[in-house]
Amino acid sequence: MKHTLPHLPYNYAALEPHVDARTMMLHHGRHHASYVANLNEALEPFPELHERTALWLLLNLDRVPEEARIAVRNNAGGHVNHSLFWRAMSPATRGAPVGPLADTIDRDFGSLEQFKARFAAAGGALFGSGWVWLTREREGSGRLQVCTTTGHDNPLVRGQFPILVNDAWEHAYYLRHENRRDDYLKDWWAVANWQEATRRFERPGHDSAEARERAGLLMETA
Ligand code: MN3
Repeated sequence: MKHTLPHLPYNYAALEPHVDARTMMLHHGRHHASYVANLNEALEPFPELHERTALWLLLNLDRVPEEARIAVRNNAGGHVNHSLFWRAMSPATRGAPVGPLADTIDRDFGSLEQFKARFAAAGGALFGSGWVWLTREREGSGRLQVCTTTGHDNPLVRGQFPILVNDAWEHAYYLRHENRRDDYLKDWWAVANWQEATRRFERPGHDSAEARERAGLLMETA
């Protein structure tokens, strides 16, 4: 099994003017494509890993031979995170969550506006390249949290299920927003896909502890 670049669920210009077409083209067609190509290349010498999903590899890095581990971590992470990210945006977003997700955001952050401020502040404070996430605790109360990861790490590795994600690498915004990451993070709400976030939030079985199941769950949406 070769890993493949997923199709975008919309065209490159669909998120204009908030995310420009050229950024989308380079981001999907070059950056994400290179993570997929580099992942396939890193796995080439290890046939025992060829049937594994990218998420399984991330969750089981200790079973990846040491000489390939860093390349697999970076490129499987890049592949998984971008696959989630394309679906975290939509040209037809309704602008705000409704139902149980909206109620839980109010419960855990005070209000939608407070959540958005927390999310943007976390993304803005990230030093270097990384991601900002809305996650749900897999155990216990299912509390929502804002967190960041550096490089292409994914919070699922530490038991946090991703609900919504934004890419805070410079390649996600530099052509349109130059160095103004805070402006990009603010603009991004115009395309945040609350329908997808709701779907992920309401999905049954999100708190299963079994890694293979997690792999199936995440990559099905990827
Ligand atoms: Mn990116």
